Amino acid sequence: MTRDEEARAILAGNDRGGYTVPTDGLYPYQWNWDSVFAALGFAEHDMGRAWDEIDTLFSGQWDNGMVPHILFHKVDPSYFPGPDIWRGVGPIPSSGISQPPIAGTFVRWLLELDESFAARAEALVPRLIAWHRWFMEWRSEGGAIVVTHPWETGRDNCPDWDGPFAAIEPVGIESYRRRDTTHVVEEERPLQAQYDRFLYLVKLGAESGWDEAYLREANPFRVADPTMTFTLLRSTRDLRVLAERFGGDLAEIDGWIAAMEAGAERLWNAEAETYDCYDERADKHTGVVSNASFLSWYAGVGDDRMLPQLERVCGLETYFIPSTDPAHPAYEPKRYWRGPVWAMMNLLIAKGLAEQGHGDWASKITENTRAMIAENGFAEYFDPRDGAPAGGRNFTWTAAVWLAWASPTAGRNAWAA
Ligand code: 2M8
Repeated sequence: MTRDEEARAILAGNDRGGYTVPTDGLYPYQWNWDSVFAALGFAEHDMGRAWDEIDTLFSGQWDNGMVPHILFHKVDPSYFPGPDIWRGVGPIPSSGISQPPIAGTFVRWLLELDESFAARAEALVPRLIAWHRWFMEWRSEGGAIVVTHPWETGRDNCPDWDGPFAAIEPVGIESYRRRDTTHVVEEERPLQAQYDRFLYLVKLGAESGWDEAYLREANPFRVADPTMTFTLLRSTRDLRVLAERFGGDLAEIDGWIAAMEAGAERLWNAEAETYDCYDERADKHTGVVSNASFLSWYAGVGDDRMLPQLERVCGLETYFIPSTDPAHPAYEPKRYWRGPVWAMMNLLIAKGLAEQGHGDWASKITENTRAMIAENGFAEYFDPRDGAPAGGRNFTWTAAVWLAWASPTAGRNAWAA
């Protein structure tokens, strides 16, 4: 089988009918941003199926506008914590937090690929607006977008949380059995102390009935994050284009864009000369250069102030972009979001660089990612030192970004030009 054939087979194999699981066993449900990447992969050969993926995701949207990070369509004991722990309050069983809001951008891209699906995009616009409004109402701190749980950022165990987590004592959690380490070796997964805190924060939210007003005051974890801020800002710019065409309050959307442009400045750590997280409870930057830091071009902010960091970080290991700066003391090249390369982050970063006049860098990242996947297959993430596959295998978003971008035959290689 060629890599292209393999990638299509992975999408088909992970398809559960209207939605795709990230990989069988380790992640048996629908995850928010995984699904949006999946849609881009499907769009290469089945545009209707691409739109179905997004529609199914939005079928789980809560009354308050929030689109959950996991939808538990069919209970599966191979994953923990499940719907009984999360106790989401939406139309279908779900988690109680969201995930990086890339959907607005991808809806626009899907539409650009095939105009005949305009009605599907039109139907999604009010839902996207409601989701973005939820972020702006509950999660904006001076325009920087905060999370109430690390899982919301998608960068579960990155070193940015080490400081905030040290300040949390995970008292009162019931005993539990992790399932992730039955699928993947422990060295590639978060530590137990982190898992205890993940569950402590889930319990806090669930017991409040996911009351955002309460959590704004009571949650000890409130961190402004570049993934959330940059993807929401970018998605809001694309949503504006969709709203101009299909309807929506443009003044409201412009207000969000202006707020987040100011918020992005709150994430600029002048001392470390990087975008990073801002711990709102401790009132300080986290001081970590991560792959999320390089989403600034994708968001259309910061001019080229991240360029020196990009040059430095990409020069440190064979494969880039590592999720944590290899020069940081907390760097661990095999442990999940503490070092490994994530192909789908590379797609977003390269897209932003190409748009902002850095086609040379976009090409370098594209070619590097292409080589990494061509040699090592469709892993969840990769060791930056040698590209060794890590985490889950037959992974949906790695297959999807291969088809849509990294494969030599990908339709959208123009991004790198
Ligand atoms: C990882 O997160 C989940 C929790 O949401 C987990 O570890 O159980 C992250 O890599 C996240 O970004 C991703 O969406 C999810 C599914 O691939 O797995």
